[in-house]
Amino acid sequence: WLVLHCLVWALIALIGRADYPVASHRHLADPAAMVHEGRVYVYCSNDDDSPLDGGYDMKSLVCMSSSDLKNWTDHGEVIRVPGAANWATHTWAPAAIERDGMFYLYFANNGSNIGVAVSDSPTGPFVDPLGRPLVTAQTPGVLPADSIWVFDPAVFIDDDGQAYLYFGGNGEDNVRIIRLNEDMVSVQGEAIKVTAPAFFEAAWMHERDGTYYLSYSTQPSAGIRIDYMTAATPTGPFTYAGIVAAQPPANNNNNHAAEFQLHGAWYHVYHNRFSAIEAGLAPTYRRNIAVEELTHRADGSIEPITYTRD
Ligand code: FUB
Repeated sequence: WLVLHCLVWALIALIGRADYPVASHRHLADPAAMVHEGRVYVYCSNDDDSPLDGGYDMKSLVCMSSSDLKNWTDHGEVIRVPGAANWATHTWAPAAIERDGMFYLYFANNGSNIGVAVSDSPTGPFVDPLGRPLVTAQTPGVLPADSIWVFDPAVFIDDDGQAYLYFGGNGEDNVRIIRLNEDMVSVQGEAIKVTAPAFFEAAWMHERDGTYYLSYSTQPSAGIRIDYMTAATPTGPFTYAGIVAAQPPANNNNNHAAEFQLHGAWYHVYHNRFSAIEAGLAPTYRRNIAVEELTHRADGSIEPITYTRD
């Protein structure tokens, strides 16, 4: 009876696990979620481009999609540089959004600048329409800052139709927000400077019931937590609100996450180095994507997540 009892509970625990592995067959990182027509499209840095022994040498972005977070379709590479953006040497940390039937994919050219590419399909192919980066250190409002990393874009369109790009890294005064024009491939005015306690990288915006949540990865010295701030508008003023995920991803030295809503429930997609650990190998520069459930409490605060894959 005891054995049967234990087996039943083990089964319940297994079924009840909150993590949804997205792609253990390949190495992906820096996930950005876009929900479109009942599916979530997760755009990722393609870590299989990077050598095992070091360096983030990604030159392509990969898209995976799912309608239930269990069965995933691998759409493969949706952009590769320099072919699709001849000024770019790298594609890190994408973000995508749909507007008027077109899809806009923003990406970091390492930590130097941010590009945009366009397609009429969520799965590409995406091509740069500008022939140059969209945002650089010379974009008004980006400087001055201490060694700002002009990277890690997140894109958001508010209910009134105004689009925003969130980006930046390397220091708590280095979050930037810039308005996008309706064409989604040009910026408007100066970048707005935002200060986020212990900010390192990976800014992400989601809105729920009129509250704007700006999540981000904290510095290694702060434990690469995912923290968040809230505001009543997409540009702030923001108030530090707490922790989304305190526990660092498995054997990692960075984290990068996105929050999204699918079929009424909220989720958090992030990267770890689980496949190396599972194979008994030392974690490398190649990362993996996983999803966790996300809970907003009745007062709007986020219940901190404990990663189930650590
Ligand atoms: O993947 C390269 C960089 O590592 C990203 O831009 C950062 O967010 C970190 O995940």
